[in-house]
Amino acid sequence: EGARTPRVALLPSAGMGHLTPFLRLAAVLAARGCDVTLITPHPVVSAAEARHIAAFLASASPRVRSLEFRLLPFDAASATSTDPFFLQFEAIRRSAHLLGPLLASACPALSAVVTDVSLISAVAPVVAAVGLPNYVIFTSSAAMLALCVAFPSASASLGGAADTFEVPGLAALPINWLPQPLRDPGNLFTTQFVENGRELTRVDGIMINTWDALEGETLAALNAGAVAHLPPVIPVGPLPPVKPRSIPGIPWLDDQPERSVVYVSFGSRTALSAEQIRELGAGLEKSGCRFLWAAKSKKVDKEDDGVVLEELLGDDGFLRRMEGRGLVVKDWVDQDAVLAHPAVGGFLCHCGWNSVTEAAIHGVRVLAWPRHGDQRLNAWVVERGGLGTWPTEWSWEGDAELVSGEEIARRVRELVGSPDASDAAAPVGEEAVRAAEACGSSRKALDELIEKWGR
Ligand code: BUP
Repeated sequence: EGARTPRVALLPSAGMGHLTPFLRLAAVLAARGCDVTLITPHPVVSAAEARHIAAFLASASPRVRSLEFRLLPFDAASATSTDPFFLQFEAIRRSAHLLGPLLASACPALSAVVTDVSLISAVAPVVAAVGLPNYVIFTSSAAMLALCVAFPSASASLGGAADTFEVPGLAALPINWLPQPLRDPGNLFTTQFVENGRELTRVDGIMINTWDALEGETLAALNAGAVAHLPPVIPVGPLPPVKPRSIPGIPWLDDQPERSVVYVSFGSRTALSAEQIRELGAGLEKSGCRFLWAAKSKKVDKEDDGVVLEELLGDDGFLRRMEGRGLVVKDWVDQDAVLAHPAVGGFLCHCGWNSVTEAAIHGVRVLAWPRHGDQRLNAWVVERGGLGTWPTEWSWEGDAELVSGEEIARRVRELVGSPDASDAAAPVGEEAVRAAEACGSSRKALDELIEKWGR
C-alpha cells in the first residue's frame, strides 16, 4: 500500500563490458515493474555498442525509454592515456554537468540514478545537486571492488619494494595482478580509479553483477566494514543475458559431439599480438580438439573490418587444415548462445567479468588467460570459485613472453579432453542460476532495493 512505481535512470559508460550489465539490469528492472530511463552517451566508441543499444531499445519493454546524452567535444591529445575507452570515460565525465537539467526535468520525478563506476566521481555531485539517491553498478567482480575501494588510501605503498598489495577483504595480492596502468600514478585510468574509489564511500549503494555462492566471502567482508564507510554492496547477479538480438547462430556447432568444443574468445576490446595469434592457432591445432575461435586483432571493432582472417592467422593453410575440426570467426558471435550450446565443453577466456558470469550461468569450465585490467583478479575468482583453472604464469598484455603452442595444446586438452573435466563447473552453474531465481540471494537483494525505491 502506498508504493509508487520506481523510476530509475541508468547511465552506462563505454565499451561492451560496461554497456552489457546496464542493458541486462534495465531488462530485469522493467520486468520487476520499474520504469527505466536508459541514458545513452552519444557518440559511442564501438560499432558493437551502437548496434546493441539500437537492438535493445527496439525490442525492450515499453517500460524502458531512452534519453540521448550528447557529449561535448573532448580533445584527447592532452590526455595521459591512449586507450579509446578510457578516453571516452573522460569525455563522458567532462560532460556530466549537462546531466543535471536532464535528470531534474524527468517527469514524473526519478526515484534513483544508477551510474557506471567509471563515471561516478564526476556524476555523483550532479545527482546529489538534483537531490536524487545515487547508486553505482560496479561492472566487475567483488574482488575488483575490494581493490577499488582500498586503492585510494593504500596506493602510496605501490612505490616501495613490496611485491604484494594489501586489500582488506582479500588479503595480500601479488602486485602484478593489479591493472597495469595503476602502477603509473599519472595515468588517466589511475586518476579516475582513485577518484571513483573515493566516491564509492559516499554513494547510497553499490550494485554488482556477482552472487553469494561465487564471491560470498568477499561480499561479506565488504558488507561487514572491511573498508570504512562503504555503503551496502548489493549482489544482483548473475544478470541474465538479454535475448534475442538478431545475430545469426552457428550451425556448425549443431554437428559437433556434446561438450567437445573449446570456445576461444578474448572479449570485445582485447587484441592479441600477431605472434601470439599464430601460437594460439598452433596450440589449437596441436591439441587435436574441436574449437570455435572468435578472433580479433584490434581494440576497437571498427578497425577490424578490413582485416582478413588468412592474414591474421598466417597464410600457411591453417584454416584449410582445420576445416571441419575448428571454426574461426571474426564477426560478433552470440556468446551466450555459444556457451549455452551442448557442444561447448570449455571456454578459453580472457576473464572479462561479463564473460565469467556467462560461463558460470551455463556451467562451462574456464581456462583463464587474463590479458589486462581487472582480468587477473577475475581469473583468481574463477579458480577460487571452482569455475576453472588459471595458469598464472601465462603472460598478459605487455609481458614479453609468448605462451607457446605446446603449452596451449596441453591445457586445452585438459579442458575439453575428457567429459569429467567439463563436468567440473556444473555445480557453479547450478548455484548461479539459483541465486537469480525467485527466493535466490540476488533476487532478494534486488527486490529489497526496488521496494526501497518505490517507497
Ligand atoms: Br567479442 C564478443 N560476442 O563476439 P566482457 C563479446 N560478446 O556476445 P570485454 C559477444 O560481450 P571489459 C562477441 O558475451 C560479453 O557479454 C560477451 O564483456 C559479449 O569483456 C561482452 O566479457 C563482453 O566483460 O569488456 O569486452 O573485454 O574489458 O570491459 O571487461
